[in-house]
Amino acid sequence: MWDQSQLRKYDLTLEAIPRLHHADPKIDEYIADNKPVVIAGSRVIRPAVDKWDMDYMEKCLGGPGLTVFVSQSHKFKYFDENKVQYCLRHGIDFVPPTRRCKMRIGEFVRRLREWKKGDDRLYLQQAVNSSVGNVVKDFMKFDWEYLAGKQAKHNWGPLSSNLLLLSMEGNVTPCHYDEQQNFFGQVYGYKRCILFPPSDYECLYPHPLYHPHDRQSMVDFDKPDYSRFPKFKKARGCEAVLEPGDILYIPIYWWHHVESLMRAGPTISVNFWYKGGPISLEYPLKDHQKVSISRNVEKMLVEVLQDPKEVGPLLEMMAGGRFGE
Ligand code: QVQ
Ligand code: ZN
Repeated sequence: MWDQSQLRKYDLTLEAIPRLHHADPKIDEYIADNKPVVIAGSRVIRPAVDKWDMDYMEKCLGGPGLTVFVSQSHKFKYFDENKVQYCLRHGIDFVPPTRRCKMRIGEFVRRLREWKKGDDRLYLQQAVNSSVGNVVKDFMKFDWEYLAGKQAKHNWGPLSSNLLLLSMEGNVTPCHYDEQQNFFGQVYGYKRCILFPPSDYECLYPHPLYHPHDRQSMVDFDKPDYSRFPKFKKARGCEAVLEPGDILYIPIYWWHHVESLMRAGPTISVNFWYKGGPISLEYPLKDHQKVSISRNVEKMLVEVLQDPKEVGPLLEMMAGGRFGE
């Protein structure tokens, strides 16, 4: 099990994400409402929960070079490598917070076992495909019927990918949102997930779209800068500590921060990303649809203004003081 001392401390007010038995029909009400829920006790990832630990991974996770991120801190803030050049070309500073490398599983597991305070941290994040060796055999035995049932019932788009995540204890994926529906499966060890609704967009200050950290929050949860991000105080999140076998539904556009518990050993997770379903514009629009609209406006402005540094001033000019009550 785990205890509160293994969770990182943040200046946040957090409710509990509901945790329901996989056969509970209320699960579909949450999913239909784009609200997070922990699905407990399902067989979805049971073949992995029964077999996968680091020793098993070392034996069965094949492949010439698995994707591993290296960080000098506990944070692994995602960035889009395709946007780095654009920023440097437009004089926007960007220092990559992690570096990506290819590693065989044997080296990864060895470095985890030999890790000591002060060493770089590692996070293996590998798309599940033919290169991951025998692990695929277990993967094929997941309860795909249950997943396909939810996908169909809620009109989701196709499964786009699965990410296999092997993390050191204490690693953190900082707060961000994705434009996909997500069933996040916890296979081994304990992970804490903090989620915020799309309506908390103004409290979480995402980087601009053109930035490599697009979709990532600018707020450092370890040391929030309330002078730059005063509305962060208003963020109202929810959290769950996932145990092996749990599936967390992370609704599309919901912000999530994910941490492997401290002093609790390595963790293994596998996620299931689905494209969002067909867009039906019913009024009033849903919060996540407004986020999607704001993304399209920002994209258009960057293209038409050419200089990304002009986007902020133009939005200020358009909105500043003109639409208040
Ligand atoms: C983690 C997602 C979470 C993962 C890193 C990428 C994953 C993610 O730290 O568990 O599944 O949407 O953000
Ligand atoms: Zn994510």
